[in-house]
Amino acid sequence: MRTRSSLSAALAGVAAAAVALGVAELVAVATGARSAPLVAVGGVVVDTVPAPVKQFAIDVFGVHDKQALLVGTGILLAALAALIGLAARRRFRYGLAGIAAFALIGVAAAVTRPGAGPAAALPTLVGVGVGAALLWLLLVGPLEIPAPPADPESAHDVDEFRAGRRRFLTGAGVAIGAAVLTGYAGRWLAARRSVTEARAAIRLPAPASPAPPLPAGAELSLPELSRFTTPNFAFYRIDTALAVPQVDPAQWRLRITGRVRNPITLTWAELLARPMIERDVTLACVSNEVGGDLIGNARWLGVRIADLLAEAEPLDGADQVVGRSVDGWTCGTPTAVLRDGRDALLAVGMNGEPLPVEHGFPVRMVVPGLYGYVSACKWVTELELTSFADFDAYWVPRGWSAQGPIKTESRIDTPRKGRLTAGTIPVAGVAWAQHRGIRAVEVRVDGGAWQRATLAAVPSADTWVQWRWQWPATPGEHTLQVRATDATGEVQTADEAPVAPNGATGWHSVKVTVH
Ligand SMILES: Nc1nc2c(c(=O)[nH]1)N[C@H]1C(S)=C(S)[C@@H](COP(=O)(O)O)O[C@H]1N2
Ligand SMILES: [Mo]
Repeated sequence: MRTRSSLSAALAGVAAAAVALGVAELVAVATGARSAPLVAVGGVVVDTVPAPVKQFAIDVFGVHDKQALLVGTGILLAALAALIGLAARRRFRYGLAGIAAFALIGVAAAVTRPGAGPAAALPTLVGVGVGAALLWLLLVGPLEIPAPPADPESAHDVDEFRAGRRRFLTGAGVAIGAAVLTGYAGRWLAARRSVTEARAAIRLPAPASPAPPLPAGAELSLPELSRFTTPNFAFYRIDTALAVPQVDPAQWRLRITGRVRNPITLTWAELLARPMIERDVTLACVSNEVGGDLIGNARWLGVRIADLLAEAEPLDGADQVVGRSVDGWTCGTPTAVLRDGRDALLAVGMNGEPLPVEHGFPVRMVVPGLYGYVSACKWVTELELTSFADFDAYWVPRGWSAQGPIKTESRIDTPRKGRLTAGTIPVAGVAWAQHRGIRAVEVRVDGGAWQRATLAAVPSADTWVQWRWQWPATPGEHTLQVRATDATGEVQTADEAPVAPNGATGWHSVKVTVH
């Protein structure tokens, strides 16, 4: 009987926690998804984990690192909730103390998230209140786990015990079911309040300076080769946001602040009224391993950042432009890079559509030639002119370089593996050195002589380039390697560097077996 009642107490704890989280999700419909305790605490974890742990999460879970964090936190919470149930079974106030500790953590996380007000405490407080009440109902109140029958021989005592147990289990089951429903209802309501509709209603202006049409032969059209233009649904996503920020264009403002002669504030309508340019630019993540897929190429539509800066008139010494997102994330871009004539954009369109919400809707930065973490601020609402000496952007105190120019790299897309038949096999992939451009790509087999690959055409130096080489393959095990030379004549280094602090280097190698 003792184990059974311990199990019941653990179950009561889990039910109470589930109800607390479900109710909190519902309240967070009003106060914002990022004030829900799971998302808020997860956000603090994301912001505080050391760089190697973050890289580990990206390596293991890839672009699903966030779901992994939420699931892991859920499991941990369930275990702690079971312990709270057990403690509460001994003395209810022990349970209350455990719940209070949870409430404290949830509230502290929620109210300290960037941009959060005191209302961010509400989801946790209301959720924990309801959860504590349920715990009382299940452990002390009318649904209490019954004591074992006083006289096990008495049919009446046994029946009463069974009825009590049924009451308890039904109560706990209904509570968990209700918690799940409440949680989903919260998510559903939040989705209805999302910016999806606002996004669907947007008509993007035609660019004053359209992208040049893709040159003939930009697309080599090999089955396993990355397409020149990455479709939006397939574009990699990397950010620290556990709940995708929902920014209503009607409320959106861009403020250009800090060390400028003329601070500027722009509304969405004012931004759209400005002349737009459209360009193909390849975006790459500094966390991309050699041979990795955290890179994509899109056609961006937007306003030139250089034009806005010219109007704001940066003051002397303002060598850094800090892009700041609604969720508090920041990146630091050299002012000189933004003004050196390259097509650095405040982008509103991606491949002919408004930005997808997870790619920064309504407005993000795109800067050719720099890794995303120092340049590609999504959901951007502020450009602050400052200096590198005065401000460290988000990833800098976490061990990444303040400067993040993209390194010359190349990747073999095909063949990767599978059964290959001796004969002529197309070897193909992509190479990139954004804003410098790629002059040559070479391939070698088993450490032999480098062979020149054929390069596809590109619209500019700001995109990756597809390459291909015809391999006269003989049976056996072979290692294929690729290296690129950028347009300045610099050959991609063989030195292997990890992604931290400023981007991986080395040659991509692929081992294949030919039959
Ligand atoms: N607000 C915000 N913007 C951000 C980030 C972020 O965490 N938050 N991550 C940056 C990084 S590291 C990269 S590589 C690019 C990725 O952009 P994508 O998700 O559209 O591919 O966004 C950048 N912009
Ligand atoms: Mo990144």
